[in-house]
Order: sequence, then structure tokens, then C-alpha cells
Amino acid sequence: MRLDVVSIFPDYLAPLDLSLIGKARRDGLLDLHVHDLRDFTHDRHRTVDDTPYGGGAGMVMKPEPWGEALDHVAAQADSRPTLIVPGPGGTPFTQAMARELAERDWLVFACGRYEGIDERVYDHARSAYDVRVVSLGDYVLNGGEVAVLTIVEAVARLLPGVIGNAASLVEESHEDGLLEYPVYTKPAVWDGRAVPEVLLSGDHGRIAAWRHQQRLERTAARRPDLLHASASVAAGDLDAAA
Ligand code: 6GU
Repeated sequence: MRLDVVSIFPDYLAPLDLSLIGKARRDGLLDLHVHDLRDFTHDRHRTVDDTPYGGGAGMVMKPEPWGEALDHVAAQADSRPTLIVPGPGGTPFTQAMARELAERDWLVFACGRYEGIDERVYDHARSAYDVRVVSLGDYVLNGGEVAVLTIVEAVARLLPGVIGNAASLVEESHEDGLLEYPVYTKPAVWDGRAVPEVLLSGDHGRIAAWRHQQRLERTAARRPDLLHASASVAAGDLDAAA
């Protein structure tokens, strides 16, 4: 998968050299290019922002550097990339969206700062890109860079070969609409607290039933909104979890 990120803080993306994502890059599974938006300015101060028409607080990102940067990136291959613009006004990012994005062969991220990017840039970009505005949740970050780290990690780990143990992808929170069950490892007693007896029983049927019940109870307690939407909840389970 090819990934391009355009930002005024390219150093913010340095963590993409670390851990499983860094290894995926070195293994050739991810082809990541980070671009400095200021390289597409032409004035001495490398200006990327200006005051908003109509007034109001803060600054708006100028259209010209963005237009040039996005044209420059789009010219680098023949397929039509997906342009992801992270922002609190976007469509919520979910595991389903991560799975969908993992099918694409080219993702480009435009990291806005300040009050946002001049709206005409979105219209301009639609001629070369499938454009998606994506939000991590209902809170405000200073810019898109941290969101890009999140989205790239969530997507890249779904690509074949990035995670050694593909089975670990299946039994995860949000893969089937329920939160994950609690996990334990040795020692069997720690800090005076014992591991639940069923997990030491060797009875795989009882263990599976206990784990499913734990997932229901956890989801009911922490994310009741998920329970009602979940396909994994068998008839009667809802009452048991409530
Ligand atoms: Cl994706 N970007 C920014 N700047 N703020 C956010 C966000 C994204 N998601 C939630 N808040």
C-alpha cells in the first residue's frame, strides 16, 4: 500500500518508523512518503495561512500550497488515490472504515491546522481523488497529524503480513461489535487476586461461554450503544447482559 502524508510538521509522523509499522515499511509492505506543505509555497516566509474572509477567530490554510501539493502527489502514480482529510467535522472513523481503507492501494492524508483548509481545496481535490473527511471522535485536536498516526496504524495492521499472528485480528474489540473479554496470565494469584477459576479448568466450552458473557457485560456497562447494533448478540443474550 502506498501512503502519502502532507503536513506542515513532517516530524510529527516520525513514529511511523517504529514498531510494526516501521517493520512493514522496511519489509516493503508500506510505501510511505511524507511531504512538507511549506515546500509548495513560493514566498520568503513560506506562508501557509491567512485570515478568514467574513471575519472570525483564527487563521485558515491558504488554497495555493494545498492545490500544488495535492497535484504533485496525485501526479506520482496512475491509480486514483483516496484523500483523507482528518478533522473534527468528518465522518466518524470506525473499524469498518479501517477495513474499507485497507482495501485501497493508495491513501493520501492532508493534515490541516488552525481553523481548517480553504473549502475550495476540497472541490479541487475531487477531480483527482476520492475525498473523505474523517473524525476520530467528538473532541478537538490541534491538527490532523495525530489522527493520521491513528488511522495509518488501524489500517496498516489489517494488511496481510503486517501482524505476525493473523488470528489475533479476529478476536478483537470492534471486529464483531462487542468489546473484548478480560485476559489474564501467570501467576495464578497476584496481589491476593486469583485468576477466574474457569480459565484454569481446561473446559473449552465453559471458557468460551464465560468469555462471551464477559463481552456482553462489558459492552452493556461501557458501550451500551454497541449492544443494540451488534450482530453477535444472540436472542436472549441482551437480557442476560442487562
Ligand atoms: Cl481527525 N482532526 C482534528 N484536528 N481534530 C479531531 C479529529 C481529527 N478527530 C477528532 N478531533
